[in-house]
This record gives sequence, C-alpha cells and structure tokens, in this order.
Amino acid sequence: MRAQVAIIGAGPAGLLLGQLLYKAGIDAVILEQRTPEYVLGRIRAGVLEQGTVDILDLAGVGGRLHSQAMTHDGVEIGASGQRRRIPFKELVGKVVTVYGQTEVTRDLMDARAACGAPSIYEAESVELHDITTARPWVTFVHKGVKQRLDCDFIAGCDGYHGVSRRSIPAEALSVFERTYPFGWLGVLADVPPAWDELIYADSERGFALASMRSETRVRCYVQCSLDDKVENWSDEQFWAEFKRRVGDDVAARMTTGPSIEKSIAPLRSFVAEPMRYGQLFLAGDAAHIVPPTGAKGLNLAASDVFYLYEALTGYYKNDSRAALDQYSDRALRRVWQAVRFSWWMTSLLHRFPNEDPFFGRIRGSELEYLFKSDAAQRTLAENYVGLPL
Ligand code: RFL
Ligand code: PHB
Repeated sequence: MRAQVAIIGAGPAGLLLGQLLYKAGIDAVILEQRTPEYVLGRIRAGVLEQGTVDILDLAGVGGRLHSQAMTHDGVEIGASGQRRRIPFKELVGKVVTVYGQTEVTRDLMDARAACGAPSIYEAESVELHDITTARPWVTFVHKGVKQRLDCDFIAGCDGYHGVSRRSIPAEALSVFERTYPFGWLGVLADVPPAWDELIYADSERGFALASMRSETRVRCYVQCSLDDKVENWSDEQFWAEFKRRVGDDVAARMTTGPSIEKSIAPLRSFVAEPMRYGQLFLAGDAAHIVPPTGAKGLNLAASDVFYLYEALTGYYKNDSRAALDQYSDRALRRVWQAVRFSWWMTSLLHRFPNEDPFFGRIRGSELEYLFKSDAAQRTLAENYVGLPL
C-alpha cells in the first residue's frame, strides 16, 4: 500500500488533517487502533474557538455545526458565593461555539466515508520505520494480516498514549511536564441546562464546571482526588456535590437526571519538543496535553493540523520545504500560549490539597482582581476565545 501521507490516529486531529489533505488533492491513509464506535464513545471537549470553526469550514465539514451548535458570548466565573460574567463579545468582539468533540468527530468521519478516502480501523501493532529517510514506512496488523504502508510523510495524530511520539529517540525530545494533584469527574445527562453560559466555579469544596452539549443535554464536572473512582460516585452523590459547588441559585433551579456517561480525567500539562523528527510530524495530544480548564486541547489539535496542512500543501503544490521546516516552531509558539493560559485557569480555580496559605491568599486576590478589573477580564476573554492563528 502507498500514500503520500500516513496519518496515525483517527481522533479529531487525524480526521481533520485527512479531510483538509483530501480537499487539496493529497492522498492519505488513516490508521486507527480502535473501532469508530469506540472513538465516538469518548466524551471530551465541548468548546470551539472561532479559528477552529473556520478550519472545520475549510475542511468542508461545518454544515451540521452551523445549523445545530450554540454560540456563547461569554462565560461566568463563580467565587466566594458570587458570580462575574466575562462578556467576550463586548470585551474582545469574539464568541465561542459550544459543540461536542463527539459531533466534530462524527462530522469528520461522515465526510471521510462520503469521499471514499481510506481509513483502516482496528489497525493493531502500528510501527513506524525509517522516519529520518525520504522513504518512511509504517507496518500494522489488520484482521490478523501484517501490512505495509509506504509514504512520504507520517502525521503522528495518535494522542498522548500513541506510538508516534514514542518512535522518536528520547534524546531527540525535550519534555516539559506538570501534573496537578486532582482530577475531574465528569457526568453527561439528558436534562436542560439551568445556565445560559458555562459556569466555572471555585468553591470551598473544590472546583465545578457547568457546561452543556445542547438545549437538552448537560455536561458537568467536579474536581476530585486522583485516587477517586467512578464507582465511588452514584448519580445522586455527584449531583449533590455539584450543587454544593456551583452556587445556590443555580442549584435551586436545576434539574438532574441519570448519567449517560461518567468518567474521571487526571489533569496535566505536557509538551514534547520539537514536534518534528525527520519525516514524522506530531499534531494534537501526541505532542502536548493541557488541563481541560481553559478548553484548549481540541483547539490546539486543530491549529497544529492547520499549520501541518499548510506545510504539506506548500511541499506538494509549490515544491517548498520552508513551511515544513517551520512547522514545529510555529505550532509550539501557539501551544505554549495555551499551556500558560490553561495552567493559569487551573491554578486560579482549583483548591490544591494542602494549599500553601500564602498561595491561597494570592489566589483569592487574583480572583478579586478578575472580578473587578476590565483589564483582567479582557485578558481572560482574549485567551479563552483563542489567540489568532
Ligand atoms: P485523540 O482524541 O486522543 O485521538 C488520538 C487517536 O489515536 C488513536 N491511537 C492510535 N492509533 C493507531 N495506533 C496507535 N498506536 C494509536 N494510539 C492511539 C486513538 O485511539 C485515538 O483515536 O487526540 P487528538 O486527535 O490530538 O485530539 C485531542 C483532543 O481529543 C483533546 O485535546 C481534547 O479532548 C481535550 N479536551 C478539551 N479540548 C478543548 O479544546 N475544549 C474542551 O472543552 C476540552 N475539554 C478535553 C476536555 C479533554 C478531556 N479529557 C477526557 C482528557 C475535557 C476532558 C474531560
Ligand atoms: C465540556 O463541555 O466538556 C467542557 C467545556 C469547557 C471546558 C472543559 C470541558 O473548559
């Protein structure tokens, strides 16, 4: 088998790159270790920056998004029993789009199926070979048969646990990492949201986030300890804890219901540099992870993919390697802005176990400043809606 580009991973990064390349007439094969149902069953991101929506439009997959997604002009921040709305549109003239990662993935899968471009699901034991040569190749096992895919480039879009980053010698990578001493317990439920915009709430009992997927479906999170288990939380216990944290007025008017999905995610920041090794280019969670507090992970995956798409079209259409050579630096500049913002939002809104009293006071005064200062709100807004590409 041969393709110009071998894409490892059919998450949002791999599928989006596949669609952009297809539109540019560059052929790619996607290798994914799981089934499509498994990929669609992972409940993750919910907030898209305008830049991400523009890239989805460029890939020709924005149709359902534009008819079904909600746009939000702001978010609310809760602290000390009060809430402050951060009006994005008023402050920075931009909005965000609330549309689940599951829906983005479904739209991309449908578009790929409709154009007949090849995706091989349940591709096991994927291995990358000769990645520092002009003729890299990939092997994998499909339905018990070992296969070989020859290509010009490999796009490593296989997430944090994938094989691509691990195929780069450790001495060729610099890794920057921060783990946070807590996780998020998330619940998806078919009840109408009792909030018009997302609420990020700091409380004495820890952080909570009120989000949504539609007018009839909510996604809610509470900060939990790292050794906590989903089995420890009945739906009733989850909702009781969420209500204690989100604010009395919201708690009083909200409806609860059985969870459709419940999962725990640990929070971490992670960056591997550079995002290129020979003919292998990393994109999305394969190269970096941010804690979900800033809603940046999926958006970074989309911006990486856009830069990589520009680099590959530069090579195939204009015979230029310049953008390929600049890919890692260009992507990492944007990545670090999001890493910083996500770290800041996480530090501001979570109670750290055994919090240093000095840090506790600093956090409190930072929240107070955010509540009072237009400048602080504008900074949050500018980063949350997404810095320019
Ligand atoms: P993915 O989605 O992990 O996809 C990688 C794919 O690669 C496959 N794979 C392999 N395939 C072949 N061979 C191998 N050896 C392979 N190893 C792995 C995997 O099966 C998978 O299908 O990475 P991608 O495409 O880079 O996308 C990144 C996003 O999924 C991620 O950044 C976001 O979900 C992060 N995130 C959020 N991002 C936002 O922009 N806004 C949000 O509101 C937001 N909320 C969140 C989030 C992530 C969360 N969790 C669970 C970590 C909320 C949560 C709770
Ligand atoms: C979500 O809806 O799942 C969501 C929204 C905003 C975040 C993280 C997750 O910051």
